[in-house]
Amino acid sequence: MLEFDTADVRNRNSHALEAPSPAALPATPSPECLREMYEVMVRSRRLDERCWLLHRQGRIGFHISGIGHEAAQVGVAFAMRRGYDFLHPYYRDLAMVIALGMSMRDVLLGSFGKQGDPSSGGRQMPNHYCYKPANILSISSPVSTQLPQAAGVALAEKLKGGDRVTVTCIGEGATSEGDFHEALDWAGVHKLPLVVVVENNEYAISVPMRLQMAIERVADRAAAYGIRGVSVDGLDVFASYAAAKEAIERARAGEGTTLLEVRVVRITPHSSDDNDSTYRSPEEKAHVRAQDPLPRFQKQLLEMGVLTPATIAEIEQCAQAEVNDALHYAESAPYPPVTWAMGPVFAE
Ligand SMILES: Cc1ncc(C[n+]2csc(CCOP(=O)(O)OP(=O)(O)O)c2C)c(N)n1
Repeated sequence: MLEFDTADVRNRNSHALEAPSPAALPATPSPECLREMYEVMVRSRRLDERCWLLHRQGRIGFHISGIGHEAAQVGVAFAMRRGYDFLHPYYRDLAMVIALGMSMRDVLLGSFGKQGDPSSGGRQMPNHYCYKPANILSISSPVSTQLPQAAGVALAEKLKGGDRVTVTCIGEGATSEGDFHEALDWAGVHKLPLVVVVENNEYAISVPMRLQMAIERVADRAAAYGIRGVSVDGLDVFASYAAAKEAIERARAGEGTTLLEVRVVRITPHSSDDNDSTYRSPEEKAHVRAQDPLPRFQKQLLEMGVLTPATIAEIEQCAQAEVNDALHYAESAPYPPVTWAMGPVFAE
């Protein structure tokens, strides 16, 4: 029987954030960094799976999942300067926000709509992540609305002469929205320090990619705005990290915006309210599941000697203990007072 360290769980909930200097970012992540990336993926996956169960048990009202997107998200997050660069995320970015410093307690406070939820004090839908200590900015539910806001933040940073990069994430379906085109046009004209990450899982709820756009690669859209377009295998942590690192370094050096397409899979239905059996065959679902990035990364790290069966078991046990701790914490937390609904909405 393996023991888990309760101090470790506390540390994970301590909101400690480091902002490594850009010089410290290696071309290939160190073994310690790779292990941390794997830990984030496992922690995100176990929390995500528990949220589905909590929804089915009627304990939370809604969940929208990042399962299948984790490799791309850790690749991007670990290429950012944590607590320094800005993130305008989207609802599937669970592994990304955990990598940047949100704790499981923070996430579940949002799922239960409890007081202390850092995203919105229990006023937003779950999975609409916001976390001020990590420069994660609040998002709205209409897809793509975070893009003009991200472009605005990047423009402000440029005008101030700072070197913080803004990263924003969306799905490929959201690239059909006007906000996407307006933000990218602006980013191209003003050479903004912005990275637009499109997590392409080939579905916008039930609408497959071929009915969303007549091009092969979302990254091809970049040329229309005079920005760089890159498309990578988002099921591969190494490829995602390398592409994000390059895009972020270029943005920081004043070389402008990149549209970074990370090709991922959506292993779950769109959300807890969706039944994907109505539009995906059992064969297709099995094919998608077989591409799961988590066992793939685990295999790579075992082959590299970064992980052993014992460390894998230890990481699993810590993640489960952390989920249990966060669940107990969030379920026991009080609801916000009714008056909280009226504000503060705007900074004073
Ligand atoms: C402007 C707008 N239209 C429609 C919706 C309803 N809606 C929510 S998520 C979603 C699908 C978005 O697909 P995609 O951008 O590919 O992201 P994915 O969910 O596949 O990750 C839609 C249509 C919305 N939230 N906002």
